[in-house]
Amino acid sequence: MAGPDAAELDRARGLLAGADTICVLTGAGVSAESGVPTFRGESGLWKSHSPEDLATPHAFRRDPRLVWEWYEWRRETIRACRPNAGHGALARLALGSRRVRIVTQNVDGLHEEAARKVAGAGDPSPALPLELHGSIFRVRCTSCSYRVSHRHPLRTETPEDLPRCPLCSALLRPDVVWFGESLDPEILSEAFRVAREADLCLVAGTSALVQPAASVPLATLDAGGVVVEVNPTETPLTRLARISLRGPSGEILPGLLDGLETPGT
Ligand code: BJW
Ligand code: ZN
Repeated sequence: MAGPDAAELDRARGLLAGADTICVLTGAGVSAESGVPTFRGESGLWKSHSPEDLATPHAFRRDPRLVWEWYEWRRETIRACRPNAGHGALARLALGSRRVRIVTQNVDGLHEEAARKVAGAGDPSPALPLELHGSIFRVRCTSCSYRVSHRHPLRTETPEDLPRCPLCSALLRPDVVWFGESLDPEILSEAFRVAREADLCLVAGTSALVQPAASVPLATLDAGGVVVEVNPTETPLTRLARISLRGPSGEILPGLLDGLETPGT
C-alpha cells in the first residue's frame, strides 16, 4: 500500500510541532505489526468468534471455561509479541519535553513495555498509558474486590481448573472491560480531561466504533483542538480529522513523531 505523500506527512508534523499538549488515542491496529490480532476486519478476531459469546458478562456466566480458554489463547499469543516501531515512537514522544498522554483501548501491555524500554533506567511514567479497557495480564474476582497482575499460563481444560479468588473462592475473570460493562470512571474521566485539554488528538489504529472510547477525540474537537488520524483504512473519524495518514502505524509514527521540534522554538 502506498503511504502518505511527503507533503501530507510534513503538514501533519507541522501540526504536531505546534501543539503544546497532545492526547494520543490508540487501538488494536497499533499492535497489529507486533502480531497481536485486531478485532474487526478480514483477519480480525470477530471474523471467527462472536463478541456475544466471548466478550460479555453474560457469556462468562454461561460458559466461563470457554471464555477463559479464549483469553488464555490470546494471552499466550500476546506474551510472544514485542512492541513495534509505532509503540517506540509514541513512548519517545511521551518521554520528551511535550505534554503528552497516551490513552489506549488495548489490553496487551505493549505501550507499557515500550515505555520501560525507552526510559531505560529513567522514569517510564509519562509514557504509561491510561488503559480504558483494562489489562489482559490482570485478573479480578467476580465477587469481591480482589485484583492482581497475572502473566503466567492458566489451565482451562475443565471447570475445576479455572482460577479462583484466594480471599472468597469465587471465580476470577480477566480484568478487561466487556460489552455492556462500564469503564473505570476515574480512568474514563481522566481520559476525557486529557482530550479536552489537548491542542491535538493523535488517533492511531482504531476503527473508532466502540463507545465511549471513540468519543475521546470528539472532546478535543469540541474544545477547539484538531485530530490527526493514522490508519490504513477510513473510519468514522476520518471526516473529522484535519489530516488522515493512510498506512500502518509502525511505519508512519516514527517518521511523523521522531525529532519534532519543541513547541515554541
Ligand atoms: C491498523 C493497522 C496497522 C490495522 N496500523 N492501524 C453508544 C452508541 C452505541 C453503542 C454504545 C454506546 N455506548 C455504549 C455502547 C455499547 C458498546 C459499544 O460501543 N458498541 C458498539 C460496538 C456499537 N460499548 C460498551 O458496551 C462499553 N461500555 C459502556 O459503554 O458502558 C456503559 C454502557 C453500558 C451498556 C449500554 C450503554 C452504556 C464497553 C466497551 C468494551 C469493549 N471491549 C472490547 C474487548 C476488550 C477486552 C478484550 O480485549 O478482550 O475492547 S471490544 C474490542 O473493541 C476491544 C477494543 O479495545 C475495542 C475497540 O477496537 P479497536 O481497538 O478499534 O480495534 P478494531 O479491530 O475495531 O480496529 C482496528 C483498526 O486498526 C482498524 O481501523 C484497522 O484499519 C486498523 N489497523 N492494521 C494502524 N498496522
Ligand atoms: Zn473474591
